[in-house]
This record gives sequence, structure tokens and C-alpha cells, in this order.
Amino acid sequence: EKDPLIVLVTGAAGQIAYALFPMIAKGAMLGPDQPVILHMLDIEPAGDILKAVKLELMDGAFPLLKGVITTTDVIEACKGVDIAIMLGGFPRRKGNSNKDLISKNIGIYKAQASALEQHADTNCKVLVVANPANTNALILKEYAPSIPEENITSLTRLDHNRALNQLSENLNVHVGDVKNVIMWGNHSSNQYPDANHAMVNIGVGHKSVKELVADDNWLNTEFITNVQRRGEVIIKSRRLSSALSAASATCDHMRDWILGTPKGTWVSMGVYSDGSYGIQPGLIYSFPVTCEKGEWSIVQGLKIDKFAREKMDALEKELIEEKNFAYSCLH
Ligand code: NAX
Repeated sequence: EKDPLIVLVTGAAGQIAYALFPMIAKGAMLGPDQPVILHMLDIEPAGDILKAVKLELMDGAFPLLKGVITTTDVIEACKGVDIAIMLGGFPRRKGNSNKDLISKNIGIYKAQASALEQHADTNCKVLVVANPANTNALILKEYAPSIPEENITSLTRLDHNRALNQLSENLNVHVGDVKNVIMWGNHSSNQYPDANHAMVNIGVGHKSVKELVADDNWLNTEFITNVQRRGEVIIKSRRLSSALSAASATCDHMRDWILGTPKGTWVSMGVYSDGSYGIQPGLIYSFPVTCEKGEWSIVQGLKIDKFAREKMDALEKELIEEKNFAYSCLH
């Protein structure tokens, strides 16, 4: 049997965590043969909720779950951690911009970065989900310099999966037969799903989405706004933000990163920019990536049209502004 991996989940009393824990405990994130020990971190006022969620996890009788620690102490939470899933922070409320959230979350991410730096495994892999995800990840990267920069990522997989679903509905094909959409840049209200390179499995090979859509214009209009507004649509009806789909996307992100992407398939991940596609190096920017043996690499050489280029540049600009704003809050 494999040694257990220690998985930290911050914001562990929150709603994404609640949907995520059974997925982790059943092996959907790290594989059906990978035992796990959970470290659940939240803040003092959520202490009772944490304990109750632990009771439910124990009642799940999960064979892969080898231990559960609940804590409100960042240092205890970060000890020996192999995988860190950062859900903790202030969730986006109606009308909140990324800037509102930066000022609320920056202190948290600075402190948690230091704790991970000092107490986590040196090869700890980090996924930041809490908004503003890209900029929280950037702060974490800056304040945990001994964690390799390729180990710090942010979530755009929910947007990616939403985009796959929109294509599947429009083309009337199963979502499992659609692949290689791209979320470029930032997880924000201006997010850009790019279907220029997306493919559909038609049984005897693949056809491009561009060839298959009835109305070419749809990809640059409604398709984009449908993906951008999906979160709002869900908040309006559920009166809570997306949690089940966010948890599932979190699992997808980690699983693909650690266990690898299928051949011929890429996924979207917020990763530090090495200057690919002309994006400012050092930003945490979402790119199409393939993964193998726990390492991601940015898909190179995709042809970028003028429309996509403008969107990509606008999102880069947004992230530079967020970065500058974050630094102005810190000093
Ligand atoms: P919840 O409000 O249900 O949970 C957040 C939890 O974080 C709470 O239990 C809170 O007590 C805890 N928390 C606050 N400060 C903390 C700290 N310093 N240390 C540890 N825990 C702390 O939010 P939930 O719906 O679970 O969403 C979690 C985060 O994901 C939010 O920031 C949300 O905006 C973000 N999202 C990001 C998405 C993405 O695609 N990147 C999509 C889903 C989601 O909206």
C-alpha cells in the first residue's frame, strides 16, 4: 500500500470543502489507490462546524482516509503537507470586484504562504481556489519563495468545464466528447473562454468545434457571456455560489496535474508565466497545459487570432493591475 499523502484544505468549514471532502476521501482526486490524511483549517468562529464535518467524514467509513485533523492553527495545519487546496477566504458576494477581494484576502495569503514555506513538504503542490484566485496565488508564490514556483497554481478549471458544457449543449454532443477549450488569463468577470482550438470526438476521429458550430459568431459572443455569467445564474437560483461544480473542478485540476492529462488533451490551469504567448513573466496566468508525472507544461505554438489576442492582453493588463494593487495594500 502507498504511504498516505497529507492534504491541507483551508476554508474547510465552507461549502466547496463540504462537497470536496467525499471526493478526496473516495480517491477521485489522487487516485483510488492513494491513501490520504486530511488537514482541515478554518478560523475560530467556524471551529464547531469543522468538528461536525469531521464527524461526517468519520461516518463515511472511507477506506482511503487514514486520518483527519481539524484545526484553526495555520502552523499545525501546514505541517508536512504534500497537497494544499486553498479555499479559505472571503467568498465573492454580489457586486464584489476582484479588487474588493484582494484587500480582504491579501493578509491571509501572506500568512499562509509563510506557514507553508516553513512547515509543508518542500515539494508541496498548491492550488488556490479562493478569489481573487490568480492574485492570491501570486501573493502565495512571492511569500513562499522556497516552494518551487511551478508548484503554485490557481483554479480556472471550473470555467474550463463550464465552457465544455456550453459547447456540448450547443452542438448536441456529450460533454465527454468535447476537449481542448482554453481559459486564458484571469478568473474574473472578463474571463475569456477560447474555443478556436476545441475539438469534438465524432467516433471516427475528431472535428473542430469551429467546423461544427452553425453560427461562427456565437463563439465570440453568447458562448463567452454564458460562461462568464454562469456563476451569477447559479447564485441567483441557489442563493449560494457554485460549490459542487467548484469542488469537482478542484479535483479535476489536481488529478490531471498529478496523474497526467490524457494524450492529445489539454486543460486550463493558472500557472506562473514564463513569457509564453507574450504574457508578462511571473504573473499567475491561465494557459492551456498538458501534465505528465506531476509537472505541467504550457501548450506551445497555437495560432492566436486578433480577437483572442485582444482578450488575452486585456486579461494580462487586469492581472498586472491586480498585482500592483495588491502590492500597494502590502506596503
Ligand atoms: P465559503 O464562504 O462557504 O467558505 C469559505 C471558508 O473560508 C469559510 O468557512 C471561512 O470561515 C473560511 N476562512 C475565512 N478566512 C480564513 C482563513 N484565514 N483561514 C482559513 N479559512 C478561512 O466559500 P466557498 O463557497 O466554499 O468558496 C471558497 C472560495 O472559492 C471563495 O473565495 C470563492 O470566491 C472561491 N471560488 C473560486 C472559484 C474559482 O473558479 N476560482 C469558483 C468557486 C468559488 O466561488
